Amino acid sequence: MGMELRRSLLVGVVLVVVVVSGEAQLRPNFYQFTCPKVESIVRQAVLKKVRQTFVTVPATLRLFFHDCFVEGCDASVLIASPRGDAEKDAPDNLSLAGDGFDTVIKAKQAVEARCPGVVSCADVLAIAARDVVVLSGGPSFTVELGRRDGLISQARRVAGHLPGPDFNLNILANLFRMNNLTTHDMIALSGAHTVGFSHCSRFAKRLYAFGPSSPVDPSFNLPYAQLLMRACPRDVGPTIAVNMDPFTPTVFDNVYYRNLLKGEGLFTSDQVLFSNLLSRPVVKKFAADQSSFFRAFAASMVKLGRVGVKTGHQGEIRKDCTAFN
Ligand code: HEM
Ligand SMILES: *[C@@H]1O[C@H](CO)[C@@H](O)[C@H](O)[C@H]1NC(C)=O
Ligand SMILES: CC(=O)N[C@H]1CO[C@H](CO)[C@@H](O)[C@@H]1O
Repeated sequence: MGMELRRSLLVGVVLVVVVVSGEAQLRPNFYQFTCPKVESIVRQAVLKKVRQTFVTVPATLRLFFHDCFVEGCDASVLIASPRGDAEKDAPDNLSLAGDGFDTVIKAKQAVEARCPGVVSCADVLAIAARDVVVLSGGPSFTVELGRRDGLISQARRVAGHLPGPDFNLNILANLFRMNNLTTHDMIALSGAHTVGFSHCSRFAKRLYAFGPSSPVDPSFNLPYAQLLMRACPRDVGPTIAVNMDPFTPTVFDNVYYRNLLKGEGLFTSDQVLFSNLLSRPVVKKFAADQSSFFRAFAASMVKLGRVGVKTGHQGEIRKDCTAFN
């Protein structure tokens, strides 16, 4: 075989491999030719919404997490069912604040006006989740694109896929591992609790009914527990919520980890990251060095965005994020 022929065969093989595997893989410039401005269109819509209400930031970030952990990052969480049995209707969705849904729906409408039928709702949500982190002072990172929207959204498929605030380190680590995320990713992503709110019911047990010997969870710093008791008395209404980071609730920073060092984690699942000796060194590192937290968070968000994605010809590109085509 001549040198030239061999070389062109080799090039051909390489091309085929790239094309075939490229179909199943996300990449940053996926919309380069079909919707080159998609990121700036989404950013404008997110910015407008954040200026209206800060809740946009935590609501969108948490929406992305919940979407990815149930059926993968495929916008299944956005589907609205007339029968009230879609993913978003599951009891676990409590406080998936409406502003997160609204952000994605508006951003998608802006994108549809410029590039109809091209960009998935799953990708719009992934871009918006990065943008709210940046807009609140967190790290920027390149979002991989090319997700397709899922065709399944069922409330009964949520249970067991989302972490609970009372989980210990082992259970948390297992749940994240099921999603190809390490314990290190889990610790970094928990830093999202540096912004946003929690309803009193999610941690009331730690204040009033921890155990027979002590009603207050002893891993709480006492003044912090007292502050929470004032905000969340026993008979508090179901709509009352507190800031998860009491010091800088609207800034994406590493104060979440510094709070853990002082016994000021809101959930058991937060405080356990410090109490458990296996995860404590990472918490200490992030508390001492914000840029190492930012690097880790950015890298883990990219990994989170790969969970269970549909690509190529799977799924669909939804026209309206709340309904299958
Ligand atoms: C590690 C396990 C995790 C547990 C157990 C957990 C649990 C919770 C709970 C119980 C709430 C309060 C909901 C409420 O009652 O209002 C909450 C809020 C929140 N979570 Fe997590 N979460 C975890 C991981 C994550 C991750 C990985 C992210 C994103 C990357 C995230 C982002 C948020 C945000 C931003 C809020 C505030 C929502 C708002 O203000 O609307 N969480 N989380
Ligand atoms: C985890 O990674 C493996 C190997 O890349 C992949 O086959 C699997 O679908 C991934 N799981 C999830 C939930 O993304
Ligand atoms: C925002 C949202 O869709 N919330 C729903 C969460 O699930 C409950 C039922 O468990 C619904 O009543 C809420 O409307």
